Amino acid sequence: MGRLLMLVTAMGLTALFIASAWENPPSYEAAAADRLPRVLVNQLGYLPDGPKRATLVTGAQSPLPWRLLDEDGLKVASGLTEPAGADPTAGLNVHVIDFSAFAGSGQGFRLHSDGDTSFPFVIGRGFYEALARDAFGYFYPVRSGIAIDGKIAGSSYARPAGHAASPGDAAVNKGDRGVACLMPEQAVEAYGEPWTCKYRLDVTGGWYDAGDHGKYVVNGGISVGQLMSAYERTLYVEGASNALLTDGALAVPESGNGVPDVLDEARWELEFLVKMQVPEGEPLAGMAHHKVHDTEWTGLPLMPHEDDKPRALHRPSTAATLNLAAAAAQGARLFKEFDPRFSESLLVAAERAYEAAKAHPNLYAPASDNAGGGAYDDDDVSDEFYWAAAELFITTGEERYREDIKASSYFSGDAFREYGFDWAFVAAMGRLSLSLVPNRFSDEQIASFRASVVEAAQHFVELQQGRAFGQIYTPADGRFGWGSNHLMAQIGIIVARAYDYSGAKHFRDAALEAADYLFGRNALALSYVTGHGSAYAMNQHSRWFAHQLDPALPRPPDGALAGGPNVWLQDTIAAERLSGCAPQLCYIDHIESWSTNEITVNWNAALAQYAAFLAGE
Ligand code: 9MR
Repeated sequence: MGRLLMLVTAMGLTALFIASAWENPPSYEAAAADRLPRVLVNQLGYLPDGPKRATLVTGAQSPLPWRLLDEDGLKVASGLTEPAGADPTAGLNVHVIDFSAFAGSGQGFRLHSDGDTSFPFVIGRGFYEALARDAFGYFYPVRSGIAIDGKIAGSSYARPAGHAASPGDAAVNKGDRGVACLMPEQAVEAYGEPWTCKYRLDVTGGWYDAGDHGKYVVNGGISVGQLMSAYERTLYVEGASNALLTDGALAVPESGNGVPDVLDEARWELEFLVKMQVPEGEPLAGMAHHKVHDTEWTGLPLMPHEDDKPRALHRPSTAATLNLAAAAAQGARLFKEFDPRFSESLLVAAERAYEAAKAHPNLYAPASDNAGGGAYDDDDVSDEFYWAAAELFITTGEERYREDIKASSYFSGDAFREYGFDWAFVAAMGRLSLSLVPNRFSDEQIASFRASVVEAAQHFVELQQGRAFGQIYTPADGRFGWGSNHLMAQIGIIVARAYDYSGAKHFRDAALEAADYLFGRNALALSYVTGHGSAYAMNQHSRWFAHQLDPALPRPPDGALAGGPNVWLQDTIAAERLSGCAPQLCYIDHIESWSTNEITVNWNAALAQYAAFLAGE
């Protein structure tokens, strides 16, 4: 059960109570608490040389005294709060506490103000390294087509390989070894046309997308791209730490093979993406199937190897094809020094995909293709064309890609949206690569790519400055949508990159402060990452990390990011329990709340890339 908040105002005093207690308290802290703290902090901690701010929920209109207490309860700093008025995203009257000037460090600090005390926190280092390791480590236990080794992932995460069989040989699991296309009558429902194909593909491997057993090329593409970008940044940004991105840094079976573990993890997905390509000689050859998943939705819990539904390949799409092209082109340059043959095969696949996309530039994935899996619909692929051309140009230096980049509206147009970027809008992926990785554009041009990142970041930072929770995703209407948490990380990545390019300290501070919201400086006083913080999300929507439904199953692994507040309350439990919520409160840590509380590879990839920056600071 999640927590519902009730705002009780009596005689000018405002107090925040938990209306329903934790069913599974994550720690003694939360168990002991019978109400949410009103002093909201980053529960992981603050860096000694970083910004240190907290948010106080109070009915008071004028400044209030605050005290910073050390582990022994002794006052080590004090000051006055800064009233910030009613926060539209929280529906609460709030003040900001700024204790940045405090220069000490240690564990067990608490902030006290207005008769209330925060969760304890660290002022120091190390906690973002642990976060980053877990965020990157999320991917191994969600691999498809391979048995998960308990000695590597932790014993409770051990499980047989999922979807590894051939459809004909398996009594239960139909497997991904020889998957056919949708049948014409199913395709009519999905696309309004009786599309099908005559071949079967081995599409074993890759990562499960989320709480379902589907595998989606667009989402896989951006996710693997972001993992690779986290690694690639360490090659070109002076001082960027690669401690977490070496061979042996993560818990993956390939550790010790001479290849950085993050690239081993990326390879697991890249090989799957390439398998989704339509074979030569078939209609739409070189295009990528948009996705593979069950032909109908399954219930929870359900282990991957116990899924008994038939799987189907869905119609190729231009978006999926370009995501494959972009990710494979990036993979080709990164694997060159480690495995030239694999690198070459990726480049061939990327070039084939790009040509196919140009020959079929508007084969869109429709919203109606949603039986048994998510649609990942997208009818604007101009951003995908830009990203793919960018990665191919960086890798090959060929003129034809430069021409396509220059002809794109994103060449000089805005590559960053209000929400930064996500699976459906990937122009930022292209811009971030073109501005980071040495390429055959002129120095002046690369400088202008960099300037555009800095300019976008400046805009985000200005918006953040007006937000009492330090949140950096600040939609103009205040309404957080599906996966809002990962957008905090996406924008954090852009702002961090502006710091890389400009060296301007205010970008570093803003990128650091943006993390506060995700780790508890929010209206729910909740860390959205499992295993990190005093009170954290742990019942995310998943068919196999389904502890809330079956105590024999594990919770999501430490480092799993919950989707986060979603004002549209698209699932039943959210609609029933959260109706009328202010945006930040439109979240429930319940396994059935797929629209507010799912886990997904693209959200964790954003978290991982962002955490790599945080850990390096
Ligand atoms: O993250 C996706 C979100 O942007 C879309 O609005 C939503 C509806 O199409 O789908 C989300 O992705 C889900 C996918 O469709 C199925 N697997 C789980 C994904 C995360 O919730």
